[in-house]
Amino acid sequence: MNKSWILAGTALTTLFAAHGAMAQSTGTQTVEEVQDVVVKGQRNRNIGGLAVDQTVTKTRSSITEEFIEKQGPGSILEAINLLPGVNFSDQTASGSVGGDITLRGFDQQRIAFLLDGMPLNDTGNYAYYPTMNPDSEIYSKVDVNLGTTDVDSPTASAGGGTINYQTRRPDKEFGVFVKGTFGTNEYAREYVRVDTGEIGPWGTTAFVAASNLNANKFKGVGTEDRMQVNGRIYQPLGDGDFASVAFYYNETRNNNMYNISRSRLMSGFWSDDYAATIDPVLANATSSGITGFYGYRINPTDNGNIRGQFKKHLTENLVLTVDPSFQYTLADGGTQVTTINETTGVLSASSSFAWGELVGYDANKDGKLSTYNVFSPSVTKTRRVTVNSSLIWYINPQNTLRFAYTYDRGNHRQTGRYSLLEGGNWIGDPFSEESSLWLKGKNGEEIQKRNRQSYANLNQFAITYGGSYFESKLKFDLGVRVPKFERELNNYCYQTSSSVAYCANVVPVTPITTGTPTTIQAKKPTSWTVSYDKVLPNAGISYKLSDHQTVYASYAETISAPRTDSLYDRLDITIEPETSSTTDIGYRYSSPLVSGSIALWKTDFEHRVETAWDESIGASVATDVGAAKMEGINAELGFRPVEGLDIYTSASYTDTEMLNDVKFGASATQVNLVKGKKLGKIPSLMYAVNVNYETGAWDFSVTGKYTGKRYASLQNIENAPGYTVWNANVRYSVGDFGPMKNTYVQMNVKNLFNEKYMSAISTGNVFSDTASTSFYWVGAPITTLFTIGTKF
Ligand SMILES: [Ca+2]
Repeated sequence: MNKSWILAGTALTTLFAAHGAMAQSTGTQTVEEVQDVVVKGQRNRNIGGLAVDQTVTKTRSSITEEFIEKQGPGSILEAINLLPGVNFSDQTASGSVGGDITLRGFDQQRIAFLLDGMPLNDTGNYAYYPTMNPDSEIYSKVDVNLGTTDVDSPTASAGGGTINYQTRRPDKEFGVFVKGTFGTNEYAREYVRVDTGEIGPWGTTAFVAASNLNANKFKGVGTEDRMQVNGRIYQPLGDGDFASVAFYYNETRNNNMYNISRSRLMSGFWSDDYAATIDPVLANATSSGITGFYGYRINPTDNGNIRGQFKKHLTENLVLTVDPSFQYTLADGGTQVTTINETTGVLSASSSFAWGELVGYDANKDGKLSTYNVFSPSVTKTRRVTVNSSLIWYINPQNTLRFAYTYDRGNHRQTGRYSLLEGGNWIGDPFSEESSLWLKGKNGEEIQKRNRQSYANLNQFAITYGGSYFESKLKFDLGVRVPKFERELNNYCYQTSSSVAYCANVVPVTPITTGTPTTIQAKKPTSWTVSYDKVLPNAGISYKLSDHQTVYASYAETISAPRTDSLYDRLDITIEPETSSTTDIGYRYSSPLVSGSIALWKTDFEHRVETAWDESIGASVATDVGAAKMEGINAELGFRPVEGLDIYTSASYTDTEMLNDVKFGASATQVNLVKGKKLGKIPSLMYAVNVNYETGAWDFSVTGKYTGKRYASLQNIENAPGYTVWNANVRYSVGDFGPMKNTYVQMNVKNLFNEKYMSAISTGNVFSDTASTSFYWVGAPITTLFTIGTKF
């Protein structure tokens, strides 16, 4: 067998291995590249980094570095917000504080985020934190699989699609790239990247990149600070085989942005934010409202990872890929400062539970029994090991078989250790790890509001068969994945609701007296294990009608196991995992100057879990609220009418519908009438456009995105109105100065027309607009950033 045949065979067979929905793993990425090189002579053909040509038998949209690098510094999610089905709203213009994303009808916790195939969603509650994103400069490509989780996705969490980031390869030439950005709100960011070029006897390449960002919030008092280091070592092993190790470390220190009620916004209070000074009334300073002190509203993270990728031909027709990774995350969020009364031993104003360890005890040693504020963070520390591996057998040019195995174990430590404030006022250590500050009881006991140890274990097998017939015009793949997911749960505290616990050494008298209802039976400290598994089929087929036209259809089923916070309730919660099945039918047109696609899709979503009031137990608990139906249309089109001019546009229509009412008590009137209502946070309509024009040394681009109305709750009355945000970029290439090459200056203007809009929604009560107030983040006003970049 000669090499060109192998390449051609690999190209053809891996087309369906690839469209077997395995894009995030090493094997598929590399063979997709081989296929593109051989068949098309070009990698990821696209129009200005958008409208990327796709070969998979399912709905996917991508962006490449050509588009990413023209965006101003900010969240990578802002760049993919142009793609159909994607709805991202950032809390600030810098992308380093936080934001919210939905994909089709799914919210953030139901989308799988992957970095080089490594899962990024939290193992406990599936949350994804945009502040922890690697810097935008390190990506070569971002793929958005709109409807389906990939067949070998190392996740038991996603009901919806996947967003997969790919890290760039190091350059083959030595180079130092330096970039500085400054602008509105004292924004300042420095970025430097060193590529080693090919070194050593085997053509090894590597890069290291570091960035530092400081800015002020656009409203209120407070700052955004972030530093980050990224790198990758890449070793080619011949025949497209390679070994690679990438790493990432990030520290973020932010003051939270205040979100505002709709009524307050309608009265014109768009600048509401936390208080600049500490209110002498203790409860005011710790409030979540505008009297709350901004210094008590923080969201710090330290996180990092090491991720390996390995691909090796075992024989000419057998390829092994192994992607091992380790992740570390330390984060603190939630309500972080509360009040202690040393006389009564009560912590927090809303509780009447007396801690035996604290009653009548001078905990801060100031010589008197007093009332003061203490730091009470909810800290989560996660250590996670994942191995995603595949064995790909190219049986012949028509048939490929792939076996995939995924191991994922997350060690999820949730604590809530109280600390004294430094000088009585300031948060000393944002993770409450500084032992000299710990609040201790009479006998030296640590005082904690939460103390849990969880392990999330995933063992998953997947198998995919790919076929390619009629000169590769007809391609199909049939796959099945079998995740077995287990949660080992250890609660060391007395649990009184899903969110409140007493980690008291002095055993509390049960029933515990709390707020409403006045007495309940707390759940004693306990350990238990729950497990979930399901056989999930995944299938796709495509047919090439002509050189430029392809039709395809896909079907996939998913499961999302219950979240830890739902399970750590006072009551024994037994809930079914969420499941969904999604069908897509699509059409693609692809030529060098015009590329587009349109997809019709439908998702049946069952056992949707929401936190809901249950009258019979007098508490809000994780509740199966039944089925929802979602369907819609996604379309994108890129074209190049004349050389230098690239136009991209996308449109999305999403319809969601709850299929049943939800009872909350035994009586006929105790029912939430939500049947037929739309899901919250999901816009029905979105449109986006990007126009880029390059002429000589100049590069101009304008981007617009319309996001339709989104409801706050299933009551479907209160809403965040639709809005349109325009961004503009201008770049001028100065050229070379002595050792400085490719020097450029760039101006990015975000929110060009200063649109005032309600962005992400924090829903108060999922069933009702009036039972609890919903809050809205406010979009960042016009922001101008200047960048100078050069290469040595
Ligand atoms: Ca005292």
